Amino acid sequence: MLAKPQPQELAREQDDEFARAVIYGLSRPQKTLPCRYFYDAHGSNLFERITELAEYYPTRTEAGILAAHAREMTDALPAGGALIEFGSGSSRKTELLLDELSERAAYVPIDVSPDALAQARARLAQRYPGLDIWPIVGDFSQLPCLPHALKARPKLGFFPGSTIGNLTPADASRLLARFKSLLSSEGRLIIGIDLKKDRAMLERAYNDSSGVTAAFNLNLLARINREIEPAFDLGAFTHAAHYNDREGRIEMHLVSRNDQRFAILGHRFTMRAGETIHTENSYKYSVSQFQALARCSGWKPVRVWTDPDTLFGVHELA
Ligand code: SAH
Ligand code: AVI
Repeated sequence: MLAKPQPQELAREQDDEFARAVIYGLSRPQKTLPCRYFYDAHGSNLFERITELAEYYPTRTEAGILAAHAREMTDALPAGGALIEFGSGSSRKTELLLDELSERAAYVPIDVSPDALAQARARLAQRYPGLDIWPIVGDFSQLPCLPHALKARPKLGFFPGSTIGNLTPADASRLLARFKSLLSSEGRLIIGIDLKKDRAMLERAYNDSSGVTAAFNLNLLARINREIEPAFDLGAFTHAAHYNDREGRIEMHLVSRNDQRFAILGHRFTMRAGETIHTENSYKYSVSQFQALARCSGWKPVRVWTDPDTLFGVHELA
């Protein structure tokens, strides 16, 4: 028999968006957890360590493309404009654009991680003393509008890191359409997209030899233990990532090592040995596939820059 959640547990679940998302995801036939919850303070630090791994090519490759073309990417934004970044994290790559823009534009980093935003703001305030910074803590897919004071300014959107690849193509298209209305009709968007490539290289990037990606994946369970209740034995799960060729995406999973049971706010769950919790998708697009998605979402592809090995693409959309 299933235990009924107690009234105080039900109240907690209803108040708490994270608890609701966890219970909903774990109740599905293929258990899932939303990947935006990776990024608490621990998760954001682990992601920063991932970006420094030899196997994780996207960050350094995209940074190389930004360094080579920052001036062309920022040329269209006039003085008095604003650079609006979605999922800004540490804002390290942003410095490559701010080196061009900091004298003439405000910077609006948007992220679900308050810790990442606070650290980035402190560092940028030192590096660019005159820069007007407007951090926004929140889910970029739920943002109803930008602060009123920014409405009249010309805007350049920046969405690096291939973070849009963590959404299904249907959700990615909805998000691009939403960004179009946030940035208004004259706004442009510079967006980084990881390209389709050799399976072995992709799988190495998500199964690094130092185990940092595994720790990043397991942090989702650790976060549930910290913030909701101590439900999981982390030793009872392993990290797995593989390329799903049919869907064109890397999938990350947490695999149950044995048959097990756990409960969250009175909701009981069972897992068989080998059963998985699907924690992240990372879609890879060819240049033409991504341009087609952008067109369907109301954007016009203008230019695309890639690295010499065509591992990564940075698109300009108008
Ligand atoms: N832009 C950085 C960080 C990429 S990691 C880079 O290119 O290296 C993805 C970032 O997006 C994290 O900082 C995470 O906290 C943020 N993020 C993920 N989903 C989000 C959402 N729905 N709304 C706002 N931020 C989100
Ligand atoms: C943020 N995002 C685009 C990363 C990716 O590559 O999908 C997150 C990540 N997951 C595992 N490693 C990095």
